[in-house]
Amino acid sequence: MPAHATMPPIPPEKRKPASRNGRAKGRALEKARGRTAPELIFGDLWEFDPAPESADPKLKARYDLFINGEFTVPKSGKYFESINPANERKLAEIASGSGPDVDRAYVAAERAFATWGRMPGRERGKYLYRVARLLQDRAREFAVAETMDNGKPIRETRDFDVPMCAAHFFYHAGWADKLEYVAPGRRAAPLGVVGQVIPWNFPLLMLAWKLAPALAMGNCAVLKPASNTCITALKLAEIFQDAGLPPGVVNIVTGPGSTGGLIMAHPTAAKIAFTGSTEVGKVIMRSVAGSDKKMTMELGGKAANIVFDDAPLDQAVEGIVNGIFFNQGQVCCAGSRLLVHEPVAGQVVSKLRNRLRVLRVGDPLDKNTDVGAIVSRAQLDTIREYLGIGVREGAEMWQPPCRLPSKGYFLPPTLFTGVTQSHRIAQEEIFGPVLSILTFRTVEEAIEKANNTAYGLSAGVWTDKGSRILKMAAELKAGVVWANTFNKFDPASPFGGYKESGFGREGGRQGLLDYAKLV
Ligand code: TAP
Repeated sequence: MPAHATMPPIPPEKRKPASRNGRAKGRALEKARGRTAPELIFGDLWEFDPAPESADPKLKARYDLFINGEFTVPKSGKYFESINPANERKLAEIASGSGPDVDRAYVAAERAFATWGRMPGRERGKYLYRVARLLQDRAREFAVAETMDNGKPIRETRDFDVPMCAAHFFYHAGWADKLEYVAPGRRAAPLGVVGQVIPWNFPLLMLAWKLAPALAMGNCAVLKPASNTCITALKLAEIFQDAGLPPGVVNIVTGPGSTGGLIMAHPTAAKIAFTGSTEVGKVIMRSVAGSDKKMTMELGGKAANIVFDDAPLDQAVEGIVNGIFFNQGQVCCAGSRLLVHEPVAGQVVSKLRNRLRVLRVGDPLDKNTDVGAIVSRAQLDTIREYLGIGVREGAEMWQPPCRLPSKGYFLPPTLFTGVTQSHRIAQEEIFGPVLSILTFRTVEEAIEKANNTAYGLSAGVWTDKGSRILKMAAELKAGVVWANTFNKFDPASPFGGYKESGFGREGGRQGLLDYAKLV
């Protein structure tokens, strides 16, 4: 262990893959000693048969732009490929929108706003309900499409991404006829046309976070999905058509980052909402400086997941695993820094290693898979670069033995111990299944270390003491603090950051206010 590390020695790995005989002998020995075996290890005893999800994702060979209620070819005539990260095969061709297409989309949105913005809220709500219901009807198809496009496990798209997307449309449909309660005593009016750019980590959900409140409030939108993951946004456009959403209310312009820049800086946009990296967020803010556009920025994070010695450790380990390996760690609010109380550090790391040994990495369409594919070759290379940086800086890397598929962008879940505050893997957002583990001795030290980051999006606290939870929640500079749980979301709960994690909120009444002007 490097000299600068603060963590007490982690117990050496005692377990090696055991045969059934060896394990039975071990248990007999434990029994003879009057003890019961301390851990249940399933890894080498259980084999799962493949359980592939078989619903048809109904993909088209080519997707055009969605402008003014219709699919339309891009002015440039150019298309780019969308790749399935789990097998590196082409899924579809996606239209590459550029300046003239962005202009067309804003013209359509502005025209639509003249009626949509004046429509009674209860009427707008009906469209949002319809979208939510139609999405529920096609939930399996969408889950498979999202998994194929992004690489995340089907269990997540089926149980989280798609239902949460529908939940956001339902929730905001419910608001549409109650807008007088958004700001009691004031009238909340729509802003006009909003420009929105979203990332690839939750393609459908990020879209719902943006579109549902904007539309409920009476705005029209021009939205760009990330170029890695456009397909489900364009499939949702089919649902907008089926729901009879008036043309121009939602326009989806796919294309490269530069197209996103045009959407953000467009003079028609009364408000811009961006979710993505802090780096690009800063570029956008510079490009619109001096304009009177309203803005929401949902940017990166480097959340601390803090485990005290009185925490229920088995539950905490589940929370740590969920916090960093959900969606392969490609989550803005991922608990990518584990701060663990020194007296239980060895125990927690040992339990974590055991848990990681039974995570199933592989085909995202298999219902047994826990960890799917990284979204792209570029993102996999970035994560690998960070693994090298961590090792070179003196931290100790550990990965469970696992067989990765021969094709696709896979990475085993990874732990780093012996990490200090100054390590880049403790400071920078890796956006992958990589956990940096640090230790602390006192509450004050935990708070100081947790807040010692440029980001401030989320944090987790694991302890038995309610008073400590309240103290930590008050002192942690994070938009969301979870207690004895992690990664819990609800459309009614506002989400957003402090510091370089951005500003503005999405979800809840606060999220609606960000799409309104008070008159
Ligand atoms: P980015 O590279 O920032 O891309 C996000 C979106 O911006 C994509 O649609 C991208 O288009 C577009 N874009 C790229 N350059 C642009 C420019 N100059 N002007 C306007 N748009 C531009 O992020 P990412 O790699 O997709 O997503 C990962 C990042 O998003 C992480 O930092 C993560 O923390 C953050 N994130 C934050 C949240 C919240 S709620 N805070 C949620 C999810 C993700 P292309 O795809 O075509 O490049």
